[in-house]
Amino acid sequence: MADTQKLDAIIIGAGFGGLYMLHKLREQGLSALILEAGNGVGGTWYWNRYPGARCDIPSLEYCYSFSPELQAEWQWTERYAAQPEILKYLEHVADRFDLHRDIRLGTRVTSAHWDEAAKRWGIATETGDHFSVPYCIMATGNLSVAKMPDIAGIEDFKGALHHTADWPRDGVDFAGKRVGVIGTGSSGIQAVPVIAEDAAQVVVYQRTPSFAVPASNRPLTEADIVAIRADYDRLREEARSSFLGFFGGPMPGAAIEQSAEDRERRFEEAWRARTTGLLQAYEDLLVNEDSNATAADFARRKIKELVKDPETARRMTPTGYPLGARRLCSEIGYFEAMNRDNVTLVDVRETPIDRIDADGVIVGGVKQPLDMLVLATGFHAMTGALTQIDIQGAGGQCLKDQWADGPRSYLGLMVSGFPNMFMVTGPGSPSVLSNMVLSIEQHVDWIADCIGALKAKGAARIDPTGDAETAWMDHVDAVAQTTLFPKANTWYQGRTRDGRNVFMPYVGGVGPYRDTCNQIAADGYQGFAIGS
Ligand code: NA7
Repeated sequence: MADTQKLDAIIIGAGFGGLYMLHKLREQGLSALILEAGNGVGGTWYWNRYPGARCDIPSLEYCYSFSPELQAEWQWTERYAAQPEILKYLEHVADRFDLHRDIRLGTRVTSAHWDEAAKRWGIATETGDHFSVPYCIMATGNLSVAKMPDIAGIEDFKGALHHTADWPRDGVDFAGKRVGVIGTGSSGIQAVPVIAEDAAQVVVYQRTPSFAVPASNRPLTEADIVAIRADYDRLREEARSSFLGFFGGPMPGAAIEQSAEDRERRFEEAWRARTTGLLQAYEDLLVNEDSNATAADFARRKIKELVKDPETARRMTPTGYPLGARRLCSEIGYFEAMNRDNVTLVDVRETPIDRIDADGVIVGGVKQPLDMLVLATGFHAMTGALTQIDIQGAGGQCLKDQWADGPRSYLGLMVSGFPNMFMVTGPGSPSVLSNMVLSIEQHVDWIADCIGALKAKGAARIDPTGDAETAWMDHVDAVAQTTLFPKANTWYQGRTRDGRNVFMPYVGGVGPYRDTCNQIAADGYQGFAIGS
């Protein structure tokens, strides 16, 4: 067995969260190492290289704020950055802060076991490395474990098969190919129009139609950048205390109380303004079903206008769930792509896929021959990256078992019974329903401060109490129930073994959430047991 390396902290994952965490701990004089499964830094932006992959938050907001120098020197070229540019940015961050010397790439963590006597985590990797550390930080991402669809015969397919979340680094040549795309969430909607430009034929297998708004992307001008930079500090501060962590919040007023003409005007402006614009057109759209229905109706009419074939438009029209309760997708030419001769939509809710065989997909007894399958089927969201590691806390309890009825945590930062294990944007925090980079910075700062406070006290162990965790989970659920989010069947929800939904992100607003976390720390880490 290889020697055990002793350090102050192991950070798992080299995405936005892990990179900043390493920088921060180093600043505090701690020895820390990132273990990263991928062969490069970037996390989700390393893996998700599918054609059309792009962020749906403006690039000047979806980037670090911790370093004014970094903020001043990096020039974003597009309003919504595409995957290659975000990856380049993260590679630049790793170079600029000299992070590479403490990052071990190609190293997948298999287990993390807490040793109560030593007050340390023992961490093992697939490559046979062993580490012993007092602090283990899970910067494993919310959407990092690709979900394979459970379709009979998929393993028999002899053509090329690519999941959007594990896209080949050398790219994929679609020229002359008949391509099936399964899944119409954000990834499928971004990929289809780009694939359709090169492929001979694209068949889109849609189970649930998504609402999608135009990305409103364009090159950033010098004037755009100067305007933001002149006001950056204020905008960042405002975002930190906002609801979702973006610059600018929702427009005031209740949609349902406006005249139809006023609503139409505001929706139209919002539709063109930015990706999240429509949802921000009125402040009550995510809490009032009637108001939401007016915005949903507007988005449905857009589909009718954009998709020429009425039958295809009907199939693509989302019904049965509120706008925004599933992730609102950001599209560039998706609806128009459906008007191309080489693109067809198959509604697999109406007629489910029978099975896949060696060279095609069979629906309703009819086989569509295909050369390639693109799986845009999403992720084991929010919990997958943690439950795939054998994590054992105090008394040998397994995280996977503890989360069998949905994830539980205190503040989305720690789990009771798993001392000194921190999660960056874990379930129970705003995470995926916020500007991720902003939420990541908040968590990393909080975790670093917490470790600093423990060291200052000479304490060896911090662990949330079961009562604090239960109270927090009840609060997370109670807040979710005041919104429309639980009214859709989405990856925001975990499931209990008896089939009940557990809403995972905290939707009480990133500003109030930050205040809560800060207050808890200021009050001596209320709800946590701190021991020697
Ligand atoms: P999503 O949003 O989870 O979308 C996955 C899509 O794949 C969705 O349309 C699913 O339909 C569909 N799906 C999954 N399994 C199947 C099977 N078996 N048959 C047919 N269709 C299936 O993942 P994305 O990668 O698009 O986006 C994830 C996030 O990444 C996104 O929100 C951004 O934050 C970035 P379903 O809805 O389950 O009926």
